Amino acid sequence: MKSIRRSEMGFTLMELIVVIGIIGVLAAIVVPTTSSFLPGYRLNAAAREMMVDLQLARATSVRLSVKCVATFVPAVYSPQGGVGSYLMFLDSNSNWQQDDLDGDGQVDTEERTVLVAKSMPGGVSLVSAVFNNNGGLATGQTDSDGDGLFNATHPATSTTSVGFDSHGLAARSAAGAFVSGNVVIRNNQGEWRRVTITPVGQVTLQESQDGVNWN
Ligand SMILES: [Ca+2]
Ligand SMILES: [Ca+2]
Ligand SMILES: [Ca+2]
Repeated sequence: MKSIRRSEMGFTLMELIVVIGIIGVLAAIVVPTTSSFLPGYRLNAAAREMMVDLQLARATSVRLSVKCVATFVPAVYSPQGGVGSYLMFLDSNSNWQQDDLDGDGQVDTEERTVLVAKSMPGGVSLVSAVFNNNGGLATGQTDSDGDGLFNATHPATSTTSVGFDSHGLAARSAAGAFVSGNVVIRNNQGEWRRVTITPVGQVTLQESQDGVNWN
């Protein structure tokens, strides 16, 4: 009688308890591993993506023989991340601004957005972008969504923008100096990455555990 009842139910209470216990143990192992792994993964992914985007901007400058600018909009660190962004556009008149030079109300083709505004992923913040002053205007408008119409007024970017010239070198300031510097991103586990653009247009990546010492 007992064995018949067991086969009808499929599991005995004891088997159920054992299975739930095993699930609990597995969850205790898997969950912390996943939650400590994800922020580092996202930080690395964001840093690599930024490097690829900057290298694409450099290649675009060479291919089209026109300056390409990357404008960064840093934000105050937030534990939940997703703050700070950057976008890229062509700068045919080399004034570090996205323009409507023919006054038809639309961003000119030779000033078009080549990378629509990209925000940091969850858990990652773009905390700073520091370049030597490019001499560009303090504020301006951008076509952050790339539809040809200005739609965003960005804050002062004369020290948060970098660019590349048609030779793939860092673009120069109004005063003729190569504009170089770096962008710093961090996650909510106290891990940092720094993407540096050198005067010759190289894009490099460094790591830090405290935002002070880099390697
Ligand atoms: Ca321009
Ligand atoms: Ca236009
Ligand atoms: Ca737009």
